[in-house]
Amino acid sequence: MVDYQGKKIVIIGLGITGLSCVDYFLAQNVIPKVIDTRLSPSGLDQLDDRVIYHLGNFDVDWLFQADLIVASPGIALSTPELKKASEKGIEIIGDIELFCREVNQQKNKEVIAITGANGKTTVTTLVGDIVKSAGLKVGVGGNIGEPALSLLKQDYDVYVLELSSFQLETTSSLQASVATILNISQDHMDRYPLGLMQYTAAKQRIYHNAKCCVINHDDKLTIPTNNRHCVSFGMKEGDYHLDAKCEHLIAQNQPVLSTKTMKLIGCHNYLNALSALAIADNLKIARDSSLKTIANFQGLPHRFELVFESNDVKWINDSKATNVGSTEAALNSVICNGKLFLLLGGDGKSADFSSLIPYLKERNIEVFCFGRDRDLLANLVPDLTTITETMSESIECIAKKVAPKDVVLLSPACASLDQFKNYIERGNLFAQLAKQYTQRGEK
Ligand code: UMA
Ligand code: ADP
Repeated sequence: MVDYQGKKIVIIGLGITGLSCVDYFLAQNVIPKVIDTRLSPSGLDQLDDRVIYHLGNFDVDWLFQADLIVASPGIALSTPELKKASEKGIEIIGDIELFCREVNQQKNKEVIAITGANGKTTVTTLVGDIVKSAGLKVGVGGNIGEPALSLLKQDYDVYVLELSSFQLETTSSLQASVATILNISQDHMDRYPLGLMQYTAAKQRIYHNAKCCVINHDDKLTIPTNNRHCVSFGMKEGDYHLDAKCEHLIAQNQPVLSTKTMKLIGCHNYLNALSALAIADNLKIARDSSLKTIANFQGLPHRFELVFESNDVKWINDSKATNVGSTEAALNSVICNGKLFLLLGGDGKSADFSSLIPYLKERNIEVFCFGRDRDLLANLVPDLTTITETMSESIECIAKKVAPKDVVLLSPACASLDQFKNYIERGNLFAQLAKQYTQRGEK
């Protein structure tokens, strides 16, 4: 174990990351202090009695006397108190850095690191399934929801980590066997005031010391800035690509899987499958085993998921589309022979939505906008848009209008936190109302 004995450690944030860091230090009898700038943080009930904490703001004395600050991803490094601590020469890292320092000391462990604006959770889950089916002991964690440090409690051969840009900002010791940036498009612009290049620079940190980089042939921003060994995937070109009709996955110029046999739907998901296959091949997992797992992979809830179909009207829940790129992917993939009713809305995180305009203008569509950024979104195609305060009101209007062959798509391009606990609550309400209004109409 890396030795932190005698070090004054301050952990910022008492969510699941903070708690996993506390556990990690207590396991070696180092008692950290914890600061959370909120008054009732979620992890307070589970905090070990030995740990002292400060809530509501920063205890700057604690911060400035620390030998090491471990910051949760939800707190920006640009926060004035953290900037000052850094200027004083105090090291600030995150939980992923603690994890990497530990794993780097162990032998024969493979770390697969996955980031991107969209598709991280899907690809991380799929790669985890592939590695498990191949008979290896695999730990899946990181931004996906299981803190990376918790994985160290078991003896795994392979770690598959979903990493956010926030986590990568505080990580410098990652030495991935395979690292990938799946794609880059605007997200979290409220945390990156200098724009897309600042966000990209954080993502690019995943490639530092990686043995192999899996890049997106169609997205230059995913290519490492330094000269590293790369394997590529893409729509039409790359080491792994799709055929012209998106009917086959092609690997090294050979068709390897018919997309018709896959449970996943949508071109963006076929790209996710290609990136997962590229990673699996690099780990030398038997191709047949990987392809079997890919074909059977169901996809995840709230991600372009057909949740209800009645009277030839499809209701698709893509509540996890919390940025513009994911909504573009949904609009590219949705097949609709009638009218498309699109629900957009929530907290746009300072994004520029204008790239959606061509997708909205070229089809038989009605757009419904709700939530905090509804007026901003309604400006995209004002003539085709109805504004309501809540998603429920939008769905009530849509339910009165739908006819056979129509599709109702919740792919909001925004975070949900202005009106919901999270994207899951938003997606569940969508599915519930779809059924409720349809059944009422049928009576
Ligand atoms: N906190 C402060 N001050 C702040 C911000 C946060 O004190 O200014 C405190 C909060 O009060 C809270 C604690 O920090 O008590 C929470 O820390 P956190 O926001 O970092 O959240 P965790 O519960 O530790 O969860 C984090 C990730 N959250 C974020 O990055 C915002 C989780 O990703 C991740 O699953 C988890 O670590 C395990 O690695 C969530 C997420 O939304 C799902 N990620 C973003 C995304 O996917 O787009 C990046
Ligand atoms: P992340 O973990 O990066 O948020 P998810 O797999 O949870 O990614 O998917 C989030 C959203 O992005 C969903 O709306 C999903 O349909 C969409 N999505 C998934 N893969 C891709 C991709 N390769 N390109 C664009 N959008 C995608």
